[in-house]
Amino acid sequence: MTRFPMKGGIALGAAALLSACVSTPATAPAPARLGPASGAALQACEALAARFQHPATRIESAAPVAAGGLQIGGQPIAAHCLVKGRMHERKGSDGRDYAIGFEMRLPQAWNGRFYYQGNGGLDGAVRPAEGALGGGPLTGALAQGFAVISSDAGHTGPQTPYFGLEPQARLDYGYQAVARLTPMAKGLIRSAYGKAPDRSYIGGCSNGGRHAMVAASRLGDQYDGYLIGAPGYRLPNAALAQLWGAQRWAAIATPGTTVRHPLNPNASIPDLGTALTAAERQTVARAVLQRCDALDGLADGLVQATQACQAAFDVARDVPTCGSGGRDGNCLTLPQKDVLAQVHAGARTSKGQPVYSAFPWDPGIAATNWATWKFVNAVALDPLSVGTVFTAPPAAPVNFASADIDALLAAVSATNDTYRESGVSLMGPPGHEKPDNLLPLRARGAKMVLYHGVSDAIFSAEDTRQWFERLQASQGGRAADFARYFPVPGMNHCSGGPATDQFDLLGPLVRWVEHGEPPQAVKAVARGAGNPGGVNAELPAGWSPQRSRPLCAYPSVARYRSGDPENATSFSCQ
Ligand SMILES: [Ca+2]
Repeated sequence: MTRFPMKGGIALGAAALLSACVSTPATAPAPARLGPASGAALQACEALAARFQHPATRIESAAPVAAGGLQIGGQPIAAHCLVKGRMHERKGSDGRDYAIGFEMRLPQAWNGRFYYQGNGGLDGAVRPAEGALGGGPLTGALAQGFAVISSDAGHTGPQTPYFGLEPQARLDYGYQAVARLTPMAKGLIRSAYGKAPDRSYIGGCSNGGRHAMVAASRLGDQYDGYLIGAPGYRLPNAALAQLWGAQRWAAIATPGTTVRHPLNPNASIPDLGTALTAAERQTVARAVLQRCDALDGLADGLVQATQACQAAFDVARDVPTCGSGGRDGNCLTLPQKDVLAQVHAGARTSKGQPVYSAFPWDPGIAATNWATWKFVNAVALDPLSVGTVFTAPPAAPVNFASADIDALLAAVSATNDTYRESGVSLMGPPGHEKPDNLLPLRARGAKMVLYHGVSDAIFSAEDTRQWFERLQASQGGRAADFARYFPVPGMNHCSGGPATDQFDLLGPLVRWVEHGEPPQAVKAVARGAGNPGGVNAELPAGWSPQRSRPLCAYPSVARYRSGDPENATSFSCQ
């Protein structure tokens, strides 16, 4: 039995003791507190190119960037050193040259922290190491004084997606690039500042959120804070679910209609958007709002009570059914309702086995990004990644219309002599099915903050919620001691949609890790007219351009109390 802590000489109540003995893993210690980082000044920049030595690493350039030489969200970024380099340059088994390309931005006035910027999509580009996050770049890691690294994860744009045919490049994309870059980056920081980072963080959204979530499992001793946005932690499954959905949308799309292929201006793809037009998606959103908007105490165009809404909303009952007049934008036909219900319930194999996850009902379905993922990317992008990057053997490129979902689901879990790790395995965090392997991370005092747009159409917020519930189960209900999940109502994939999608979760993560202040309600604002981070064109007309809301740690939700309905201070997380 667990030795139970006595606080101030007072024994805890019998019920608490019983509960602790029954449900808390014996190995779950009270989380440690990690101390705060202290800053330092940059000691060298250009000299790093010659001075810095690390195995299999070549620094290509190191040059100062003057204050204001880089602007992010209209803000001048402080003076820093831009270092570019490559790791593990090699000839691939396909005869092509591969390397892990990277850049680091090292502030002259450094805050003592390292930030690994996970990038999105299939990687393949060294995006500027700005550490931008969360619906607008105003509070990125670089602007906050972190030393930031960004990488292409082991392949270039022209090699994408066919790097997936090269076994090592596939592994680098999955997790090995992060593992190789992390110690190199810390060494470069030591060389530049005379000390290693006091605290290290990793974050990103989409595939970048996946990188961060994978690092929590694989590199739990390397990072103190994990900022995990819209994690595609089951990316092969999500991509397959896209093909499954596209097959169903295609069955009810208007025959013969096409749109331009997003990657090839000379090619066209079926216009699946005719299966559920913008007007029809707005009709669905109105029906969701009608049923769910006021569940949080205020009819304001945001459904904060996402879980209650899933029980309350019934697409068959709540959306008007088209009559003899046919489709006019204000109704759905029965076949449309059937497909929409199937897609939200989640893709299945022919034998009824889940392929991926359910998707929550939320008014963000009306937004453009939702449709782009379901109707365009599902046809043009996901078939490429499934075939070339995730299956063993590769089957590239898969045609969505003729894709055998059962066979592909088996193939993303398969290995062979060339691809010794399956797509599912190399992309996902080990142990995510039962995440008790995070106990050492927790015990060390590291923290995880997750966020996910409730109307994300590619990676489901429900999948992230399910992971958090599994974490709760593995931690005796005490996951919130070291991990918190912030759903973002209305938000699409990483940003956009009818949502307050501009927020800084990195600052709160730092305060949690270094000062022991757990985040509970984090202010998020809408990007209305004049927003320096970029205007969100899809904000409903009736919203204040500066509308704000608290993001609430799941399972609490933002409920209206009193006061200005446009202001976060009028809400509390309950
Ligand atoms: Ca509401």
